[in-house]
Amino acid sequence: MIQPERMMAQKPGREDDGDAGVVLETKPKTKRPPLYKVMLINDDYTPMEFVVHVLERFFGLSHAQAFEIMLTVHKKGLAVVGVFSFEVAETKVTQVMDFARRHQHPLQCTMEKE
Ligand code: TYC
Repeated sequence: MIQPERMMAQKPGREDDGDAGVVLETKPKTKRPPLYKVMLINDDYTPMEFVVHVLERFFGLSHAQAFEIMLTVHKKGLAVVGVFSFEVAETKVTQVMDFARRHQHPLQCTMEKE
């Protein structure tokens, strides 16, 4: 005989298959960690050469690539500089923000989940 509390626990419209929540997962879980976009934001004061230097120094870009991204930020307001794991992205943001602050430039660098 079915106990009253068991009847109450049963969701309406679903038959009780009696498996009591047995997990039937077969695929191994291989979820990739989330990635984070690191972005530079434009401002009116940071010198272009300084931004190019930052991109070469902290993101390993060639001078040509760095110049191109700096110009994109300058024209569009912001650009994605790279995509990294959370920890690497956080480190890049901190490095850029510290470096800009030490040189008294208002350059802003942020990260966002992809
Ligand atoms: N707009 C700046 C200038 O004209 C250059 C600049 C580019 C500043 C990119 C910030 O993230 C930046 N000197």
